[in-house]
Amino acid sequence: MADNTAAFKSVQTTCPYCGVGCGINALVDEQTHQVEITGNPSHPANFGRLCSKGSALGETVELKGRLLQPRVYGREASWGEALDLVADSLISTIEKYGPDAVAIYGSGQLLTEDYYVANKLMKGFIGSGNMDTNSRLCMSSSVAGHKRAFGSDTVPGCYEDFEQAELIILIGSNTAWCHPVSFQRIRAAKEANPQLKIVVIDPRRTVTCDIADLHLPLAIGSDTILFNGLLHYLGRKDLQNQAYIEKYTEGFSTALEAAAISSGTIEGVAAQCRLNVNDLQRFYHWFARHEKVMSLYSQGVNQSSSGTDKVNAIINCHLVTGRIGKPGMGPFSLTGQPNAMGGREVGGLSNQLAAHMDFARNDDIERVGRFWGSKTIARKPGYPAVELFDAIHDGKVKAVWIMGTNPAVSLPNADKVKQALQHCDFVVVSDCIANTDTTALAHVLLPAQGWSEKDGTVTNSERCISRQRALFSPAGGAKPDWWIITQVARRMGYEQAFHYKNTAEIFREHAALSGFENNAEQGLRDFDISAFADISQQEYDNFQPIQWPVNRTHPQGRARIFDDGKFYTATGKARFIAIEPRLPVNLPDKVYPLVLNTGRLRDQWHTMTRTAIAAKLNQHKPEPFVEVHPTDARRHELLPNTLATIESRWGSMVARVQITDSQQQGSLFVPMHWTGQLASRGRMGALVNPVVDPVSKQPECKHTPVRIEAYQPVWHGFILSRRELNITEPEYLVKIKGEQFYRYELAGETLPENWQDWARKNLWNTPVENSQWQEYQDSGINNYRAAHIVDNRLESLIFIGGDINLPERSWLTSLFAHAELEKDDRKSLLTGLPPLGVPDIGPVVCACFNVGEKTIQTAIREKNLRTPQQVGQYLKAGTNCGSCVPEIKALL
Ligand SMILES: Nc1nc2c(c(=O)[nH]1)N[C@H]1C(S)=C(S)[C@@H](COP(=O)(O)OP(=O)(O)OC[C@H]3O[C@@H](n4cnc5c(=O)[nH]c(N)nc54)[C@H](O)[C@@H]3O)O[C@H]1N2
Ligand SMILES: Nc1nc2c(c(=O)[nH]1)N[C@H]1C(S)=C(S)[C@@H](COP(=O)(O)OP(=O)(O)OC[C@H]3O[C@@H](n4cnc5c(=O)[nH]c(N)nc54)[C@H](O)[C@@H]3O)O[C@H]1N2
Ligand code: SF4
Ligand SMILES: [Mo]
Repeated sequence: MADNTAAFKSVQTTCPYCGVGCGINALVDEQTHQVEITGNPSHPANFGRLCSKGSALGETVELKGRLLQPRVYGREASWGEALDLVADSLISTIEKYGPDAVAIYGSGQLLTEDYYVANKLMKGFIGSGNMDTNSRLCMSSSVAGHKRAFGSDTVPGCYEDFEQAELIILIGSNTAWCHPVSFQRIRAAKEANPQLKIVVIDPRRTVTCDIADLHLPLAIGSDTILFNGLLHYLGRKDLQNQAYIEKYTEGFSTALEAAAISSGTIEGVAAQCRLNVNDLQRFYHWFARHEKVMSLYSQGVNQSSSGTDKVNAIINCHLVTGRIGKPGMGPFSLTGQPNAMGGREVGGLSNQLAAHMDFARNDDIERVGRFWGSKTIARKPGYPAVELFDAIHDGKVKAVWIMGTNPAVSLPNADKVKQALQHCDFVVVSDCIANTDTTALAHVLLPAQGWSEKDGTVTNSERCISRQRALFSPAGGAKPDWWIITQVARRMGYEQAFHYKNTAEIFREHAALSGFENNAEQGLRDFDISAFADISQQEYDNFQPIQWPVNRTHPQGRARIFDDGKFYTATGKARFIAIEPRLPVNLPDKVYPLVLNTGRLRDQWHTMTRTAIAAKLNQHKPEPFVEVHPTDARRHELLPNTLATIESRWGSMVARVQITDSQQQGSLFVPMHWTGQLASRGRMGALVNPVVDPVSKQPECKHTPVRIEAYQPVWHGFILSRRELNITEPEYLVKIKGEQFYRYELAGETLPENWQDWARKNLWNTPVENSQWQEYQDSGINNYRAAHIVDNRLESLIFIGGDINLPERSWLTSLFAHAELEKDDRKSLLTGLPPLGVPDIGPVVCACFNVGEKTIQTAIREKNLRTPQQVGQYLKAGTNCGSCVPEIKALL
């Protein structure tokens, strides 16, 4: 950064990744387009903490790879032309086929203001319910479960409850990696109060178990059995809260009866969930004994064909004990995306209308229509995500506008999704990144401003609304999403309803709608931020984080809801839901004997369009992999670090085998992140079964029957290169950006005629001065190694072999940091082994300070280190964001 401090600008904003919603202080240097990121110590979500992804945000603001100009049928176009084309195509499609032939597919990563206008355009004016969002894949089971139990989509508690709780249960949540700052807060709470008990319920032994007193590795999909069993257990007179049940709830006896039928004995429940009886008993006992219980849950619960039932099975246990709405207790859905909650507030799901009103009640439809001044308001729900893409595939929906999501990767049965978009008459994609698997399928590409340029609000897991503020002036021709949407709306003839000049205006209208005919005293709707209906521009600019509702009754916001026992159902009582457990829809069989589970890694965000820009974040797990239990590995003849093909009835992928007993026998785990842009055969969405929950329509992303077998290419190899290369031939190809180099992992089914020619063609096809090739070849055993050196600086390296026994990459990659090669390094280059005395750091554990596994292991051994704190003092590892502390502990 330049040293002229006067050029710096300090901006308070929020992290654009997970639903923890951390506050950030950004020190911005407009001139060099650089920014220094630190946690905002006064933000209530993180009090200054950030995780590895948040800390690396400064590395992701570069303009390389950005979509900066509209594109129409493959060529650059002006905004005028692109917007006219989108508006005209939508109008003509609607004229010909009706409003339900068009759709918007949005995202929990849009800001509330973007989301509000997109939803208003589709549901309010085009008059179709066809606005759905990737939150369908993420939070819709929680939404549906909340609505069934509470009559509203309400997260009752807040983060402060972590410190007050006596028992925290983490269900289907890898909190350590997916909500790292909340995880650290829970860890700190446990350190401050050793009495706090933590239970992790997850089929895998994840790093989250690092803080667990008890891990229940249940069979995938068996959560309803487990929690029905708990309800049955708590149904005993001395354990239930009789007064609470009678006064504030309904439906208890039927729910209890259903729980009793499905549960029987604890032994029976344990057998069905494949758990140890004593462990299960201990969990039930702890739940019964502790008053302050929090149940935090995420995608292991939501992404299931019984996701909504799982949510209600959990909530039932809080209702039977009356543990909701009070300090330190309650069910708590951890939201995934930064603005998943904001999207629910504006009504982004296709069964929602707006401001926590939906299509179920005519009154709501009339009310919203009145407020918007629209006569064409939609009157019925539109397609939910999976059905929407089926409808596109079947030609029922003929024009789709995708914003802020990458469905060609993230939807189940992703090959079919790709086909659907290929066949669709008109596909518009708004994204900030130029090349994604979805932008590749668009007819019109609209360049959206990215996180560092956008302005608006987001709501996090605990209902806290925060401002996101622009750091830089807009890049190239990129525009804010709200602007793009309103421009199209105006061109479609809805001039009056979309005349906004800025986000503050949209926010005011959104706030006003939340309070419209919503008498706070009567409490018609939980979501009410009417206190902001007249907020001035200046107040909006200075907006401080606050938890909704914010209205006349709660002018300072409200940390906990339902503390008064008042719910939003017709009777005002919370509802128990009778749960009949169901197994996942597609079960393993002879042909597909294993179950594929999918999920997240610590340092990547979804389809990697932004996190993979930061070299730092690519070091932790640089390649798609599949975790396999040792017994399954033996049975399917898989060796560590070899490649394997995983195949389902819907598609296939190739990934590197990692054998681990943290995985259950019979199931595999693959990360959800890799795309066609970065891995030729790593798109896991292609395999995932397109099965959905009947209530929430959320897909069952955690459970697909598959088979696995060794993938045996003729050759293996890797390339490290200072320049980005254009390699396309090898069947297996993974590309990852490092610090000053690109790494390509390769494997091929056919041999090139000559490795020498192949290497020159792919690594450096134009001759340069002072360029040297060092080469080693042994054709008999298919062994080729070469280094390309220019002016004594390493430009590229290629290592090819007949099997996976190639040198470690870590020392070789470190050579790219040097302006010149040392003599010894140069000599050792083609052995791939560091010269004597030069340490090999091994795979990176701490991304913030680039500390490798081997370095940590050596230090532990030689310095006799015993705690992560000691490792931190000695190596700095784990002392910045702390995301790697569980892995350091594992090494200890
Ligand atoms: N690093 C990182 N953090 C993220 C994201 C990211 O991409 N990267 N994405 C964000 C988003 S949008 C979301 S939605 C969240 C998701 O956050 P999480 O839900 O915590 O993440 P996942 O890895 O998808 O799944 C969590 C766990 O569910 C377990 N599981 C699978 N099946 C079952 C089951 O039947 N029962 C139970 N009890 N558990 C099961 C899996 O083994 C897995 O460990 O993360 C957010 N945070
Ligand atoms: N098998 C399996 N599938 C899953 C999951 C799983 O666990 N397993 N998880 C599901 C869940 S919970 C989620 S949330 C989804 C996530 O899946 P996606 O939403 O498809 O993934 P992202 O990579 O977050 O896509 C966001 C896109 O928006 C772009 N973008 C970023 N900021 C902006 C902006 O301000 N404006 C616009 N217009 N574009 C922007 C990014 O470049 C990127 O292309 O995946 C779901 N799919
Ligand atoms: S926990 Fe990490 S990814 Fe999530 S909001 Fe905070 S800094 Fe961002
Ligand atoms: Mo999500």
